[in-house]
Amino acid sequence: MARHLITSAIPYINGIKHLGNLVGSQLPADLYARYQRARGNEVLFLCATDEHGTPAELAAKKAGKPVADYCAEMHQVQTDIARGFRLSFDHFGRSSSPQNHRLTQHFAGKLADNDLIREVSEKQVYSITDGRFLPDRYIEGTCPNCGYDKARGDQCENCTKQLDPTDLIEPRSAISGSTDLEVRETKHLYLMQSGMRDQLNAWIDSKEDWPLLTTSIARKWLNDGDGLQDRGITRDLDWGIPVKRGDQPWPGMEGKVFYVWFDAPIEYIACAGEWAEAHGLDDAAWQRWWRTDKGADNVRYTQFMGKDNVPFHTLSFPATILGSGEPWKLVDYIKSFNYLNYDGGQFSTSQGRGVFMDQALDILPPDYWRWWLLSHAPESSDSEFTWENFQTSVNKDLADVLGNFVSRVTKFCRSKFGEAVPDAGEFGPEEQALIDSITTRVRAYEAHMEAMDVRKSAAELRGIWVAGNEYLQSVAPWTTFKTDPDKAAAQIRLALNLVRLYAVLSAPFVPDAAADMLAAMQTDDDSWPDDVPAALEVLKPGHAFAVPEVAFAKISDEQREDWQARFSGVRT
Ligand code: B3M
Ligand code: ZN
Repeated sequence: MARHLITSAIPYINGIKHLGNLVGSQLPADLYARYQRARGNEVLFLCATDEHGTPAELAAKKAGKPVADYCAEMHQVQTDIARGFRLSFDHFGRSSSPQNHRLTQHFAGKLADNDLIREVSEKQVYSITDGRFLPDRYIEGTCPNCGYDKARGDQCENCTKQLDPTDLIEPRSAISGSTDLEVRETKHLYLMQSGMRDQLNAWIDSKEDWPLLTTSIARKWLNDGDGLQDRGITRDLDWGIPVKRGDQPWPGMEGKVFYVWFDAPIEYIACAGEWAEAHGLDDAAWQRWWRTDKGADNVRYTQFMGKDNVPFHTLSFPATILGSGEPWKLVDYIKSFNYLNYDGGQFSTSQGRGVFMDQALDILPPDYWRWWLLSHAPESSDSEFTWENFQTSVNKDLADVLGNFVSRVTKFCRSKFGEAVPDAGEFGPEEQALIDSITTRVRAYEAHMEAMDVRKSAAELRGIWVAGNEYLQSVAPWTTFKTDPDKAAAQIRLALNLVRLYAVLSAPFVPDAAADMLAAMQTDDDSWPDDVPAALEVLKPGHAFAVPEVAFAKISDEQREDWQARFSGVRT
């Protein structure tokens, strides 16, 4: 049994994420976690809310709430939505947890012990109108790298370059819009990651199997000269993890907090501690996932994220881990995604453009979204959500192919043989051919899932569904029944077993439909088809089943037009 540690990029606490965010990290991570569990492997799948930094402060201010209250409320909102999408996290933690406070301070202390932290007296933007320093996102301006005019003080959304607020051209306050800014002195801690370039390069070089999207972004920022500059890891903010050296005060750093991008990845580790605590387990229980000296040497660790998060995961976080000199687990594989666009433009949280996770669940069950998003995952390039494509794909794949197969088979059986698996007849060459082709396809599906090729996996799964339909169409048991009822019985016995097999194979993509199919087949045998012919004989003659409700209602043209109009503007 293999052991898989799986994390999804942790979503910012401010507001509800859109479908582009979902397909860029949490959803494919869930697909992989469900698949690995289905294969009988041990999985720890973690995610959390990213609660510090300016986004949280700004959003709380806008909501008129103390930031701690705001974060607690939004964490619950995001927890419920994650459940709504059936995201099967073993724990959905909070970067503001006591565990993360301790661990972040611990890492900073270790880095300081190893002479990797220096104190820098730096000049920072101070807003006279707002009466405060303007770190990171409190400041907006034009990107010096690509010219994008809404770049934030920490990163340019457009070209992914990591920035410092003072890099911005024509800066303005994100709080008041004021340009009445001046530069003042303030002292901060810097992580000296520039000296780790060779070490990081060697590490990236050793990852020959990583997706090009991941390694090209990492290499670009590693080797373009300024991507691996030493970075400030503290900020002049109230909300965050207080700067301490381990559990000791850090002279000169009073009133300051760690930078959100310093503590957020550490939450991947802290979250395992939160998981252990929530389950009444001891430290050894989470350390066996994270400490190579305590059992994590045989863990495979996979991270999922959008492309804009890659630099932090290939450079900054590994620099923190390596710099600590302690035996923490480094990531084994980073699966990153391009962007999903929305109907001719971009999804945008700040502009409220697109479909947001709560809205999606208000109009359709999670399986519809899961299927469409995963089968159109923006892997090799950006992809686009359009309502027409959504309607067509869902109606065709889920209703016409999968749903129709299940309903035809079960209804036909009920009307001719009753609600139990018929026992007459033998398999002939057509059945053998189908079993052979499904076997080949299941092995291909496994290979794609193993490689996290999301679209290819979806296409193969669809192919497996189609093979069943084509078989039914060609052997036509409803015709066979008239001349050779025993043969029709054998065909239907195979088809009913295919329904169970489809449930098992499809569960990572469409877990609710899969559960309904298993329930209709009145079995809880969801074991993986290592042996496909044997898996197609699990439901024995005489085994009772029920005809399921229609699993997938089609999306009508009126619905599509209604949604298209409803989601054409911006959310207010
Ligand atoms: N919260 C950005 C995002 O949600 C950031 C990811 C942190 S991963 C440690 O895209
Ligand atoms: Zn830029």
